[in-house]
Order: sequence, then C-alpha cells, then structure tokens
Amino acid sequence: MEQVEELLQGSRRALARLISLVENNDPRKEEIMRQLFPYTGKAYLIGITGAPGAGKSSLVDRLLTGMRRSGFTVGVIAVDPTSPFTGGAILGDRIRMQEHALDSGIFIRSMGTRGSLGGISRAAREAVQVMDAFGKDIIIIETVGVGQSEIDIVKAADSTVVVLTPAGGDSVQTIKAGIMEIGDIFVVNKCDLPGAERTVAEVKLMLDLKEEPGWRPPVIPVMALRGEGVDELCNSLREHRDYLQRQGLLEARRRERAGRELGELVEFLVKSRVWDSIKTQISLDQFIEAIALRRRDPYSAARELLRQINFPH
Ligand SMILES: Nc1nc2c(ncn2[C@@H]2O[C@H](COP(=O)(O)OP(=O)(O)O)[C@@H](O)[C@H]2O)c(=O)[nH]1
Ligand SMILES: [Mg+2]
Repeated sequence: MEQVEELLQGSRRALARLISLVENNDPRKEEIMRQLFPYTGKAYLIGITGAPGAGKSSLVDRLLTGMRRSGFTVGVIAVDPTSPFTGGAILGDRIRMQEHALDSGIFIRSMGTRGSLGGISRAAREAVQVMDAFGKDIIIIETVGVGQSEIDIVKAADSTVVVLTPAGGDSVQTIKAGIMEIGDIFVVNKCDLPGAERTVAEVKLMLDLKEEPGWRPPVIPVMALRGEGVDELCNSLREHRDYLQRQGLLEARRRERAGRELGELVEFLVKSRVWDSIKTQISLDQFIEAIALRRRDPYSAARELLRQINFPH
C-alpha cells in the first residue's frame, strides 16, 4: 500500500492518515496492520493514567520537553472519552502543546470515544503500532483511569505511571483498587496544593503493605505546572526500563501482551463474523419474543442460533 510506503519513508501525513484508517476500522486496516507489523516492536511504551484533571496532559507536555532534549522522538496518544473534543483538540488546544506540534520529532494524536467500534483499547493499541512502525522511540499513551477499557490500554504499556493528586481531606484509600495494581511509578501531582506530603506518605505506605519482591514503585511529588519533579520522573522511567530489561521482564511483559492480544483478536473476529452472519441469516424477533415471554431460555436460544449457522456450539 502506497501510504504504508510513505509512512516508512517518514511521512507525517501518511502517519496521520493511517491512524485515522485504523481508528475508523477501515476495510484495509487488516492489510495495513499486516504490512506494518515487521517494523514494530522497537518503541518503548509508557502509559500515563489518572483521574480527569489530575494533570496528565500537563505532565506529558513536560515529559516531551525532557525526552526531546535527550534526543528521543516521541508519539503521544491521548485517549479521553470524557473529553468532548476529538481529533487533536484535547492536547492541541494548549499553547505549549502547539509548540511541540511544530517539532517534527513529536506526533500527538487524540482519541475520543469515536472509532470505538472494536473497542477504544484496540484502536489505541493499533495507533501505537502505526507510530511504532513510523519509528518513534517512545510512545506515551495518556488515558483517563476511569473504566476497564482504560485500564486495558495501560496494560499494554511497558511502564505505567499513575498520576494522583493531593487527597485534601480525603484519604488515599478511596483510590480505585485496580489503579494501584497497575502503577510502576506513582506521581503525586499538584504538590503546591495542601495535603501533598501526606498523600505521598500514604501512597508509600499502601505500596509497602504489598511486600512484593522485585520492583518497588517510587512515589514522586511533582508540580507539572512548573516542571518540578519531572526530572525525577524521567529518571524513574529510565530505572524501571533498565530494571525490566535486566530481569528479562520486558520480554516477559511483551510476550504476555502478545498472548492477550491474540486472544482478544480471535474473540473479536469470531464475535463480529458470527454475529454478522446470524443477523443476516436469521430473523431474531421470534427468539427475542420467546425469551421475553419466558418460553425459551437465552442459553438454548443462543445455541440454536449458532446451530442454524452451522457454527460449533
Ligand atoms: N495547582 C496545580 N495545577 C495543576 C498542576 N498541573 C496541572 N494543573 C492544572 O490542572 C488542570 C488539569 O490539567 P490537565 O493536564 O489537563 O489534566 P488531565 O485531565 O489529567 O490531562 C489544568 O487546569 C492544569 O493547569 C500543578 O502542578 N499544580
Ligand atoms: Mg488530558
């Protein structure tokens, strides 16, 4: 495909175009992903998650400056279903971000709920692969830590940063359990606000209670607004990457991810193909009616549908 060629030659226009095709589940997507695959697997993936307004985008902005200074090229995918904006507005409306947008070593892409046909997490993951094939050294996925799909997105990362804010009067105990599990590094942003020290201490305590061997997630006080603590975060990211590499865990994580993705893909293909053929071949009304009237249980109805399209049931 011509656009794939252009992408591999470094065309940013092709990069933007291909991400759109992938996001919109274009019929050529499968072919695109297949052609790009041999060029993927080189980028380092960083997931950044946290509540809306925690300061993730501000932090990404600071990280970009630091990473570019170190000579890395960076891609950013911001997934924010809570944002009404799509197509670049989430980050792009910020003046500092626009500065980055002029830097050819940086590519920023926003995703809303749009293109979530096959799930936003798959769309984001495939966008990552397109950026990876393009040759970005580091890819940052910024996502709101609200639902399972957002957690799934960061599970695809090599290093995950959880961004918290000073809890004020609240205790950190209210932090969603799932979020604590996935953090490799914790940031307490907005350290200019009251209660920051206490939050840092509480998060440390919570992490200490886990007493797991291996990597101890650092808890870093940050003020993204002024860039304070960002160097420490960059150092921790480097340390975590080195740790994973030293222990052979990077390979292990990526293998685990490959297994999960394969399973999800089979599930997706089966689900869409099977459901499509059921819907085109069979009128579902009488099945639905029978279930609603309690004349037939849903399990046997579902199996009957599969039987009628000759799918193993
Ligand atoms: N006081 C304070 N505000 C911050 C800091 N970092 C970000 N903010 C503000 O928090 C708000 C949300 O930031 P944003 O980066 O968009 O958060 P996101 O939704 O997590 O991406 C913005 O108004 C930022 O200016 C900080 O270190 N201190
Ligand atoms: Mg944001």
